[in-house]
Amino acid sequence: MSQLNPSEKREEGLNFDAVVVGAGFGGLYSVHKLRNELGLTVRAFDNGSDVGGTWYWNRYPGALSDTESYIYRYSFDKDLLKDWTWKENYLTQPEILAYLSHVAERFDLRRSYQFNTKVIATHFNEEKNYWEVTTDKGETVTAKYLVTGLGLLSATNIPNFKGRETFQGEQYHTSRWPKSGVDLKGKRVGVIGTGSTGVQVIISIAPEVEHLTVFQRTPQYSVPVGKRPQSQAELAAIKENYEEIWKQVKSSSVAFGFEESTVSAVEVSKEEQERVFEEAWNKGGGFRFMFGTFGDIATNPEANEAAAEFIRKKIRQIVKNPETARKLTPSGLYAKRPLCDNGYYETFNCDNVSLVSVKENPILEITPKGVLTTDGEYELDVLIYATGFDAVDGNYTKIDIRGRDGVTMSEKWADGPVGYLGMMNTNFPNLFMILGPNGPFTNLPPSIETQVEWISDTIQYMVENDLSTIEPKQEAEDEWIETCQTISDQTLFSKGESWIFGANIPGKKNTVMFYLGGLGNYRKALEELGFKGFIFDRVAASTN
Ligand code: FAD
Ligand code: NA7
Repeated sequence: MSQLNPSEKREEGLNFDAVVVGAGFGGLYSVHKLRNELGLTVRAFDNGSDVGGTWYWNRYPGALSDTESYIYRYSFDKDLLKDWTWKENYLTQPEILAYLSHVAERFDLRRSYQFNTKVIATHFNEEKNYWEVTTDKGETVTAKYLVTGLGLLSATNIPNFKGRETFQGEQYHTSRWPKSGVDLKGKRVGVIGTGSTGVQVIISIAPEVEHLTVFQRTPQYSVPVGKRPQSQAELAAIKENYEEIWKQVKSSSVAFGFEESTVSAVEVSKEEQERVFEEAWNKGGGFRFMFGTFGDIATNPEANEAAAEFIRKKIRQIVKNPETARKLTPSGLYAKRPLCDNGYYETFNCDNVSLVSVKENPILEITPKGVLTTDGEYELDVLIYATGFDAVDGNYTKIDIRGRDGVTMSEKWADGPVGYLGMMNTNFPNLFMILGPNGPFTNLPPSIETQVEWISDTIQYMVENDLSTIEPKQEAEDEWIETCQTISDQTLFSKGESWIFGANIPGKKNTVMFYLGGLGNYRKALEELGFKGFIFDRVAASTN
């Protein structure tokens, strides 16, 4: 691609063409597109000490991606796809971190980053049409375009338990796990939280600790992940067929590498249901179980109950102690981001693992010795919070972001976070969010690539046409949110309480934070809508 040279026309006081925040999949690819391909001047920030984002922070034992290895990566560079390889069909945290580090090296991305630096404020200067970005180091830089890849599962959630500061043992949140690791051998360890992270950490540490106490609030539906080595022949076939693979992934709904089923679970016999569920259980994968078996598990309560009951039956078969099995068995909808695991329910058959239902016996407080619930005190040496994230907007509302007329992002999002096409907001010109509110709910790297490529194409268009600002029209933004709401209302996800709708954070408004129409439809929408919903330079009514 020929390089643009907007810097020659730089307004007075402008330091960079673009500032990028975040060094995960999103931020790294943005720096590559904007700096290496478009030739813009870019300054990037991350508060970590190196690249990786999610995979820099989440170093807890057992951390694993539940997207299969061959599609938990970038697709944009054929040589990168050919060169970088893997051993098993799922990637552990160190492997993903090594991959992203390699990407940074390969495309020389680190030189644009200032690490260990948090962006604390960013204000749009309406006179100059640029963003003033202030960091916790006291520096302010200006840039015409601001691209934020702050991460949708990145702002740590630690519940405000009474007495947390009094605990005399060690305590860690899984997403702030020390780089040097934690020695858990022979210790009494407690884990609060049994989401995807809790499940992984519980399985991983049970064999080494003296005793593990799991504090579970809501029981989970989880299916086997199906982790196994990947043969040379399989790897060669994948690499040979990558073009087709990415085509399929990007036109599918959840982008997990399988065809979503269109068969209704309620229109087949019980025997056929059982056969299909059993096959998926043996093959592995949470998204495959929910979306690859039947087409209506996430939409039809009867189909949902069939899948849920299949998993409940498995739990009863696996877990030997009937009381533990009872506590582990969920009763409600199967309608959260689907989990998969490497022996979760089996772990509760180990003599050194015990389960406390904090729904039945709530946590009263954290004491100097451990956790006090209504049925007694559990003494611990180490307490692990696997309590998740203030998802989607959590990192945005921590920054003092001000758009036109000094309006803050928190004010703009008072009724819940929104984003036109998951990327932009009215009155916040030239601020492009990667995985912002109302973006696709999928295997994320292909969605991240889709958005970064759209952002980069849009910036290129603006530079080539000498346009100074872009922002969505209010009616376009409203329509997009309505579309997201309509789709969400057709699913059961909106009824399953989880981070997907902000239901995991006390006091957070429960709103539709995703476009649940699938990546294929999202990509079509981007193409069909073009720039129709945008205002350029504010004064122009519209372009295209
Ligand atoms: P992130 O990787 O979260 O990076 C954001 C970066 O921005 C972070 O380094 C953060 O420190 C930095 N940042 C934020 N605010 C500021 C600020 N104010 N100043 C400076 N820096 C800032 N997705 C899948 O598709 N499949 C999976 O299997 C999967 N597994 C996951 C497992 C775990 C444990 C977690 C937590 C998430 C998982 N995800 C998975 C989601 C994962 O977050 C995405 O796949 C992807 O890594 C997101 O990349 P990102 O660049 O958008 O954000
Ligand atoms: P999740 O899925 O939000 O899970 C958090 C867990 O912590 C879940 O079991 C919660 O119970 C529990 N939790 C949260 N607050 C409390 C309090 N106050 N008391 C007891 N238990 C609590 O986060 P994860 O990190 O596991 O996974 C997030 C995503 O990251 C995941 O979907 C993957 O995409 C990767 P609850 O279910 O709310 O009752």
